[in-house]
Amino acid sequence: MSSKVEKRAKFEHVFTVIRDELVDFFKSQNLPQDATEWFAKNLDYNVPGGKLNRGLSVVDSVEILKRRSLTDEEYFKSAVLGWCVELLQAFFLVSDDLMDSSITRRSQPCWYRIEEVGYIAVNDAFLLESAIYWLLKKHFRADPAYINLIELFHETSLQTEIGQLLDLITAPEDKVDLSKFSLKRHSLIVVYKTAYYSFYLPVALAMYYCGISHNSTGEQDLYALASSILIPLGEYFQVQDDYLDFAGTPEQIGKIGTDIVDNKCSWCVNTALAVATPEQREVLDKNYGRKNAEAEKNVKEVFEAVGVRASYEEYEEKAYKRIIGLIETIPEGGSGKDGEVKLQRAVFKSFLDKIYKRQK
Ligand code: GPP
Ligand code: MG
Ligand code: MG
Ligand code: MG
Repeated sequence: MSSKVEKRAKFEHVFTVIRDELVDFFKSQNLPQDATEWFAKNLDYNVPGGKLNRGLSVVDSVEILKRRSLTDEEYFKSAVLGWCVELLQAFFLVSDDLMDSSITRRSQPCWYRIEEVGYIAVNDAFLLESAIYWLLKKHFRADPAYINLIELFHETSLQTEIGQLLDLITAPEDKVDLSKFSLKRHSLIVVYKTAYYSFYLPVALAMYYCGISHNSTGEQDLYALASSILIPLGEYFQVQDDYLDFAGTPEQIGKIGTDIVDNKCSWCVNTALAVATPEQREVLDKNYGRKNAEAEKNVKEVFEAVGVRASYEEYEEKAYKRIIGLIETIPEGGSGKDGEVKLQRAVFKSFLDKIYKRQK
């Protein structure tokens, strides 16, 4: 098994291939040079610089499901699917940063904050999304999984957009009302806005690519089984994201946290609200969601005083054990029909290991 660094480098190499294919398409349309250069910069700036957990998980899952090392063609096609997930993520992040008025992302200014970009970022986000379907057509049109792959991207996008809607309307800019928040509302938001596209999507893509079919015979559907583990995993991941928004440094997480100022229904504020004294509650009511640094500092002081850090450590241990328990519901030899590709525990364990105790 190659090292993590080698794995990443091999995967990153495939980006240079699909990036050139997309840019060559612009050239083939005889588009003016400034448009082609803009698109290339959009791709280079927004797609490859992240942790790549989602994209790499497609490749890792295909390897685990097939129980052997991949041929060059299988590796390449799995990596293209992985980069399609990263393109979807780039499409969401470019848009999300505009909606959240964020400052930095992956240790560089958010794309919309580049002087000449501004609202053109909206169209650049659409182009990142369209690139997914262009690549799927180019590389999978003749593959039996083609329609399943397309439908999955469409359905996952819809779920994520529903999640973003829930996130935004629970955090109105001009009307702070903390009584609207709850951990139940939080869970609904994060399952839709994060868990489907970040966790279910990469594994389900690998499953479709490996030819795993849906079960209509009354036996357990393997996609439903995968989802029953991946959605809780995604919820745990977004709790980490919310916690790091408060507790992580910009150097560490590559972005400046905006949840407090943006009035977000985050895990931290819900955790604080559950145990705050009447005095602490008053500080939260008067300072949460306000656009000034002093108010943000006051909120952070309450988070420290009520012990959000310790609560998070406790949450993380419990979440980890719970998810391990869910993974262990899969039989040791894998779940699925004999003679067909089976769902392996390692698919989920490998994803969990990528995020457990993450600091960025
Ligand atoms: C994470 O929220 C969720 C997304 C990035 C999905 C956005 C969906 C769209 C349809 C645009 P977040 O705002 O907490 O992420 P971050 O902390 O990275 O800004
Ligand atoms: Mg955001
Ligand atoms: Mg957001
Ligand atoms: Mg966040």
